Amino acid sequence: MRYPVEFFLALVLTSFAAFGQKTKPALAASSPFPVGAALSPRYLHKHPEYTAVAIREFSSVTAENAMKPRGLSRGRGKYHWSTADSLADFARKHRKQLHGHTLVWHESVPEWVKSFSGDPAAYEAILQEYIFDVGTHFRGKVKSWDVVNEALSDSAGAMRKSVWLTHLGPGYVARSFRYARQADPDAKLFYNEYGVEYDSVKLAAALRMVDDFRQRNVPLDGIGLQMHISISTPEAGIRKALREFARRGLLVHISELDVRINTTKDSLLNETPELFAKQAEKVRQVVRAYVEEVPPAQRFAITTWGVADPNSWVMKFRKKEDYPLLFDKNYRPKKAYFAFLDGLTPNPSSRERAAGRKPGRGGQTGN
Ligand code: 9MR
Repeated sequence: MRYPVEFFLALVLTSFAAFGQKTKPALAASSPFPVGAALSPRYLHKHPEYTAVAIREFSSVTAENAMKPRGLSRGRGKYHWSTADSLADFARKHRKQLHGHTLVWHESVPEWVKSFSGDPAAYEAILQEYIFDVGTHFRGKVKSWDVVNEALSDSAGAMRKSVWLTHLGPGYVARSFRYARQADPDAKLFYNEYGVEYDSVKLAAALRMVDDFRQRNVPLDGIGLQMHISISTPEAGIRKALREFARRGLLVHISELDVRINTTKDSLLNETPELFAKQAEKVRQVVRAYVEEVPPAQRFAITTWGVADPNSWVMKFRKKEDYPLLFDKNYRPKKAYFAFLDGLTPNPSSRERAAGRKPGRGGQTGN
């Protein structure tokens, strides 16, 4: 009588173990801080694998395009809400935090604003109205906003040209934050930028801006480092940028992570296993640097800019073959995915290094 019971138990245990091997822990479930993805309603619910991965792996959602001014604004006081709302519904239904992206961006200026003419006060009024309308619409639905995106120019330490800079001067950035705070007092407000991990002039300009905002009580809660990088982006710069913003007590969001493997001039690529291994190593470095340089209380999230390789903006924008994300075209996790998981655990030697260092404002470094 005993034998069949033991046999039955063994069978259950073996199948459990086999099941456990196949169902690896999802990214977000393995991470002490939120892990997000930029999502597009174009794919969501239309591609079952995309939707399944988005639901299973991530705990945070950013709209890749749907919440940008060109996605929402159809004229002064006229809005197209339904696409963005569908994403907000998805986030609520699946209990994911929603990060708003973005209220003010030089590249996403609605046509009617481009053809608008008026004095600075008139431009200020349309900026303020837009932030107020969008901020109040999503109040209670978003956890946070990229209030201003990419206001700094590359390698020059100056402000980037934009309709807002032309008509309102550099003060438009700080004022946008004040308007956003009024519109949604509970949202965490971020300044989002690219390139500060490899462009030291831009990093210095961003730090000057942050310091100035803090001195003037501009309501800035966090910094978004987009982190559109390649396998050859040096680790030292990534660490330095994370460390500098963390030292200032800000929330830190790696907000648009992707790692290109095509560093050649060619549009086509021989995608070798070595390149994917280098990509995995870079992802591990980024995640590990985040864990080691940013105190736990300041870790807002790491968000990847898309889900699977073919969804990425990179190929369209650079007109080159590439594979920059954590999932392949069949929505299978790549080496880079497992490296992300691995990067969550600091290696012992760096944990010792971190222990010997003074903790940054807001908590202890390391995990
Ligand atoms: O990935 C986005 C792409 O689909 C859009 O065409 C493009 C213009 O709106 O924006 C891309 O996302 C950008 C993000 O909003 C800001 N940082 C750079 C991202 C890649 O260009």
